[in-house]
Amino acid sequence: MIIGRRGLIAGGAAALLPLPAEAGENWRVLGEDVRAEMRWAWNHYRKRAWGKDQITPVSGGSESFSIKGHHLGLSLIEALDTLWLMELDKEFQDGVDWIKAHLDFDVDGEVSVFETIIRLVGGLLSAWHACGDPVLLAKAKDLADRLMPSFEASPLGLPHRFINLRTGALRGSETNPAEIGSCITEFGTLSKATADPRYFDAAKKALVSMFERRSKIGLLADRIDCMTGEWKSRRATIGPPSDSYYEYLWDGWQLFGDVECLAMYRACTAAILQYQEVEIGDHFWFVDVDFETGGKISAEQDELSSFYGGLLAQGGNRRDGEAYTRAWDSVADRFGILPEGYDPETGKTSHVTNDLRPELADAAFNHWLIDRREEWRHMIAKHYRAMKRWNRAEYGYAVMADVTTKKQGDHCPGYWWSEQMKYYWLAFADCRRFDYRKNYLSTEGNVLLGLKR
Ligand code: DMJ
Repeated sequence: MIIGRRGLIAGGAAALLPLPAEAGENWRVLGEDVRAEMRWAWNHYRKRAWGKDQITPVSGGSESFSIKGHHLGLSLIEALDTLWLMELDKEFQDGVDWIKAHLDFDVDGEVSVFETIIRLVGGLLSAWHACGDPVLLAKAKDLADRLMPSFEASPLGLPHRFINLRTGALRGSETNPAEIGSCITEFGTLSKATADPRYFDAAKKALVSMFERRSKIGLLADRIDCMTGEWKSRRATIGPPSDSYYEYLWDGWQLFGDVECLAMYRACTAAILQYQEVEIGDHFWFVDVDFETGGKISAEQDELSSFYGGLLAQGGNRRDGEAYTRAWDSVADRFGILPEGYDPETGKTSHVTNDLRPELADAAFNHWLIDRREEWRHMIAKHYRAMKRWNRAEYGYAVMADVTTKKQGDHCPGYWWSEQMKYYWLAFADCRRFDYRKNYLSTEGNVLLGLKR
């Protein structure tokens, strides 16, 4: 097994292209299949969990997400722009009607600021982008206003992790880059729509404030106190809980043309490529390192990191991005479906669950948007077929308790409705309502630019 830093290994070529899952694929037929699965899952949700946060797909019940026992229609909101892109217009309108009749954020309950922004504010904004109904924008604004105190309480502009939607009480001053820095696209969209710069400014301040705390070698650690700015860990990672911080630096540039975001993205990426990219066996990986010395901490990989190949390619580092996405695809080949954790040094899983994740399809979709090569669509098709084979339960799609035994768990995360089903559809179906040349999808898959009404 070869382990070496990128650039130190002679002949460090990317892995050979994997064979297509099925040559001569009829993409439109596959797209129709995705749409039929979406409709099937939606009908179960409609019948058994309407307005609830999440359906439990094995037992056919429901569960709340953020606030114990209180539901905010999470899956419904996450699903909306996917339904609209699929031209499932009756289903889309039913969801919008539910929001108008029932959704109320005046709740004495605590939510995660990060999850609420990327899932609910983003979901409402993308649905508003789809149909223009002003009530959706008003709901997004009401929710964002309830979250704003988390940004305002810190002298550094770094938000607390949790806030009570009614009282504004804050908790969780120890936080991380992703939860601090994944909101500029949702808040920036809201600022543009309402002509109120406060949201964009708060999000940008958090991104910059985080960036300014990078080490001399340009890396960020993954835990920090939002009131003092003191680092609480030494680990630099491209995975959770840092992942979407890097994504939103690029996205601030992509969606708003913010040159400071671009400069911050470039600086972070250069440091990551220099200190974290290594060749292990046949593939390139990004390992966790000490943020001040660059010394390796661990080679274990989190499935959530597999989005990063697509981001690198978007930012212009196509060769590195493609190699990393192929590395993850080789793990999918090995286990039939991706485990949550993988150790490339041993070739074994480090976490055996599968959380019904979209990241590899997300990365492949981004590669495909850039170069339209069939390799990526075949990779997405493989991801879809594996999901259909292993994650389909009686009342929807389910996580997996163990990828080695293929035992399912009774849980369908909200992002399933917003992310992979959309990536599959857009990659296969030649969607009439999507601008394939000029678009923006958030970290949660919410389309904030590029819907064709
Ligand atoms: C989604 O909620 C978002 O993509 C987030 O950035 C991290 N990953 C989950 C899905 O796995």
